[in-house]
Formats: sequence, C-alpha cells, structure tokens
Amino acid sequence: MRTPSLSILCVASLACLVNSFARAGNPNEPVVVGQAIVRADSAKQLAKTITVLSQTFTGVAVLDSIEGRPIYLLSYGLAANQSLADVDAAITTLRAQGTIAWGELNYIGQTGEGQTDSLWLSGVGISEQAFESQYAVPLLGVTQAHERSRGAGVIVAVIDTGIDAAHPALEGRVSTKGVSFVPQSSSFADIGDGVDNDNDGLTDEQVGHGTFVAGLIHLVAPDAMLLSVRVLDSEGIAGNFQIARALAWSIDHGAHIANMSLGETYHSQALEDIVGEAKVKGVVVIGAAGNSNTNDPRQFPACDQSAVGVAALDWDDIKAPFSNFQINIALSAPGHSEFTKVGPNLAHCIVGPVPNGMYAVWSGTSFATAFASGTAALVRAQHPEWPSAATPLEEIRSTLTDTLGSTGAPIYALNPKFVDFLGASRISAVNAVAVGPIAPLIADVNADGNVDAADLSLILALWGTLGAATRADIDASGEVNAADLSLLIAHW
Ligand SMILES: [Ca+2]
Ligand SMILES: [Ca+2]
Ligand SMILES: [Ca+2]
Ligand SMILES: [Ca+2]
Repeated sequence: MRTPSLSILCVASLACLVNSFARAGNPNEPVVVGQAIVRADSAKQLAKTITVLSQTFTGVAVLDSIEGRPIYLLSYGLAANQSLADVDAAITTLRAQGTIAWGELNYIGQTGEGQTDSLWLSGVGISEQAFESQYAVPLLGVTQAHERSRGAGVIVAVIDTGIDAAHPALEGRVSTKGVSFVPQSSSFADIGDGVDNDNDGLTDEQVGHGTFVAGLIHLVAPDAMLLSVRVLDSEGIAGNFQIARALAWSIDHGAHIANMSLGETYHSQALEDIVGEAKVKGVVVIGAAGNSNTNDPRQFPACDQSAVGVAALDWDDIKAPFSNFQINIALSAPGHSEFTKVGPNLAHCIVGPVPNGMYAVWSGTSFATAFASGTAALVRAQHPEWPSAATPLEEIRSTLTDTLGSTGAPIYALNPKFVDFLGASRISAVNAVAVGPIAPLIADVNADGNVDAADLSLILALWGTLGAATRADIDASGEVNAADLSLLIAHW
C-alpha cells in the first residue's frame, strides 16, 4: 500500500510499460506477448486454428474463453527468428481462409491516469466534507436532482481496479456479487500486490482508482448499486481479452450501466464485439476519452459507436488541458483539479474516496466518466419500465445519451477551438432528470411510488431466486433473500 503523500501528483513519464510492437497505425501499442484472441464460431474451427498455428509456433493452446461467446484466448511461443508480425500474418491467413471470424494480438488497455503516471493526492484537509461539497456537485445540480431520482434499482458495473466496499463513503451500496478477473486474485477489493508489475518504478500506482470512480458515481446516484468488476491490476493495466470478458460478465450479471474509466488506442475487435452486444442488450457502456490532449489516436471503448465517450472539463466548463477531444465523444463532464504552489485548491478539485477510509484529489477523464455514469443512472432509474414499446432494449443507450446531451450546458462558446469535439454538452444532472417522471425509491420493488405490502409480497414470491436480475434483489447480491427484506423494512 502506498503511503499517502502531498508531494506526488504527476511523475514524469517513465519507462515503457510492457513490450511494445509496432503495427500499422499503432506504433508502440503495448501487447501481452504470448497471447492472441480469436473468434472461432465452431469447435471444428477452433481445432483447425490450433492445428494451423501449431505448424508455425510452439505452445499453442486455448488459455481461456469468454463465457457464452466463441471468443478464445490462445497462447503461442516465438522462436528466436520470429516476431509478433509473424503472429499477425498467421491470423490474417486464418481469417482469409474463413477459419476464424477475426483474430488479434492481446493488446493492453489501462486507466488514462496510469498512461500519464498521474497519481491521486491525499492529505490534510481532503475530507468527507470536501468530497460531498466538491465543485461538481453544484455544477451538475446533484442535490436538486435527488428530488426526482437517486438511482434506485439501477446496477452500475465499475470495470476497474476493484472497489473498497468498506469505505464509509460508499454506504453499503457495493454489491457482494462483484468479481475479479485479475490473475492470481479472487478478491474484487481495490488492493495492491506490493509488486511493480509493469516495471515503471511505481508500485501499485493505480490502487484506489476503482474506489475513487465508484465514489463519484455514488455521490451522484446514491441509491444505485455498484458492481465491482475488477479487471485492471494494481498498476491499472489489463489485456483486451480480460477487459472484453469483464464487460461480458457485467452484461450477464444485470448491469444497466458499465463504467469503463479505461482505454486503449488499439481498436480491439473483441472489445468492439462485446460493446456492440451491450448496446443490443440495453447496457450503456460509458468510456473515458483519455488523457493525452489529442484527437488522434482515438481511445476505445470511448470512441466505439456503440459506447458513450466522455471528455473532461474544468470548474468553468473549459476543456481540461489533458483531455482528449474527438468527434466520436458524446458528452463532457467535470474532471479537472487545480493545483497551486501550496497544494490543491479544493474549491476547484475532484475529490473521491480511496482505500482505508481516506479521501484524495485527482484529475482525469476517468472521473468525468464517473460523473456521466452517475447521471445516466439517475435517468435510467426513472424508467423501470424499460425496455418498452417506445424504448426497446437497443435504443436505451441512444435515448439516455440524447437525454444527457440535450439537457446539458452548452460549452462551445467557451471552447471555440474544440467545436464538436467535446460531445453535445456538459452534463447537468438536475436538467437530465427534469425530463422523466419521479423515480421509484429504493425498495419500491414494483415501482408504484410506495414501499409497502405489495413490495413485500413480491420479495416473498421471489424468495431464493438466484442469478436473474430482478428489482426484488434490492441489494443486487444475485439472490432474493433476508438482506433484501431488511432493506425493504428499513425503507418501509
Ligand atoms: Ca508500476
Ligand atoms: Ca502491483
Ligand atoms: Ca411499491
Ligand atoms: Ca439480495
């Protein structure tokens, strides 16, 4: 665990993260050497793929798959005279022959903050009070928004470094159903391993990222349940295969919104497939634009046509200096913090929880993304009837995005150099929830405006139900049980 420090915020860019491989249009993309991803639509095609690759490479085997999808992680070994270009060539041949639908190297995604070695800053004065009163709260109209929605009944998957569920800021809104896709760790908590896994001189430098993001979502949507889908390691890094798998898991476990405060400049087919599936199934994927102050290369999933990309602004709705800006970005939200010679100016800071009950300040498009996810959760909670005839599953994403975009504050007069590159507007929670009806309260299982015997009947009728997403599973634990009954009684 890193010692909190007032002295570190940005460390100069250090050594390259992992082995790099130059690929057309994507120089210096980091990749997990020894792993490739393929989509093989039948067992016969998969077997043929293994056979063909084994003629060229050593150690070819299926390492893993994405549950319920024909997407496989393969291993391979390279001889001294072979390179990753040879793997790419073999994949291209398999695809041309129709043996696989597609294939790719296992490129790496990470937090925008990890890409630029931006670390959170904790210390004296960064308190719960600073968290609750941060500038984003009045800017977005969060307090007034809660008069119409608090996000009840909505599940937000936080696909990140894990969540410290015991942090007081999260008030029991972290589901016990979380998961970890980080190798050698089954805990979905936001913890380090004491190892500088990416050899950049910083140990566990992105621990706290998921907790910080979760805290901001919860600040905006306090009655939404958070699902910790831990996929980024303690340095904030994961292969594409695991990132796509984490999103697939979120879809399968009832998430309405998937917060992806991470990105990569390689346009992964694996991730594109699952983001497309999310859209069709009504799960809204919200991704960070990235922190490289560029419009090229774009980051994914933020710039995927089936996702919702978010850029970062400051306290005056001016583009944050680091924020990427792209035509594919849908929305903007606050994500910048001001630092002076004597420390952070808390009146102009993004403040969030970090493990061990602490609070910290941070800057990044990851945090703009979290505010957008929280606001999306407020609006989603106003529509327990979705999918409906008017809003079918595949239109939930566009309906939500249009609502957030059309109700936000205009930003282009303030950002004339970035017209059309920061999304439709800066989101406004209070204006977004003004459009729809008042949302049901937590524990209003049948969403009729009251918490009463009718809701109790539903819980009893569904008692013991496992897995399937139902509003009777109030705490999103994956089971309708005594914990849900306790919540019902508490909110009667
Ligand atoms: Ca490191
Ligand atoms: Ca580590
Ligand atoms: Ca009710
Ligand atoms: Ca439950």
